[in-house]
Amino acid sequence: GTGKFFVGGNWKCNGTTESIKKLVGELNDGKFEESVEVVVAPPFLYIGQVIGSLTDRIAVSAQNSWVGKGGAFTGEISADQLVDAGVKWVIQGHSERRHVIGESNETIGKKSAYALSKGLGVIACVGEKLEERESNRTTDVVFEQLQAYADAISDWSNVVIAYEPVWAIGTGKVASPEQAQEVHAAIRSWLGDKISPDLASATRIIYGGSVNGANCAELAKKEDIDGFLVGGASLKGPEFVTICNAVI
Ligand code: G2H
Repeated sequence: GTGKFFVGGNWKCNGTTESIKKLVGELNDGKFEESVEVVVAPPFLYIGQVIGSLTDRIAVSAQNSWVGKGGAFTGEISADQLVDAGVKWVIQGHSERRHVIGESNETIGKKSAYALSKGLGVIACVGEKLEERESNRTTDVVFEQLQAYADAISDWSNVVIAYEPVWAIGTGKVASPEQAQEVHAAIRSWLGDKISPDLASATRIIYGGSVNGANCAELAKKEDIDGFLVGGASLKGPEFVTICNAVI
């Protein structure tokens, strides 16, 4: 993509007031290359703490948002509330929400469209499971997930696509740079065919799944890898800074 290299830290359901204070301190001390856009996604509960203490160099993302306007939806957080709190991005369609919580393609599309309509950027996740890859259905699954976003979204300018093969998430089993590049290129050509060639070249397609300080440089060299969505390694400040600076 022609946009800035984009690195998101997805903290998932981790952290305490104390550990987040330490992590924010490490990020505030980090020296980031100018050409990288950096975002962190704390658990909802700590978003206020993070926004109140984190450098403006790093934007804050949520990990999820409700499908529409707020109201009588116990336990949910609306995109309107995220915007009010100073949040700039939201992750949608993460595999843990798809496969552990059970969100459908359709719900994920609706959530993304509503968040975009409120001015949030969306980190739109896609990715195949191991058995899908092994039965040669990787692009079928990924394209179906992309189509569900496309059915709901009309303006893609605030969307970053995260390719996260489920078999590589939290497993320590990173996709090889070639495996990731192959799917990133397929996603880019899908965007060109289904949306527009301009959008295909502009959109950032980032990779997620066991990215760490040791493997980020090789992945970042690949033509269609425009950044990362980092889970486990984003909980360690200095390592996360290294990953952000893998931009070339
Ligand atoms: C994939 C990734 C972050 P991890 O879920 O979204 O997590 O880097 O721990 O595999």
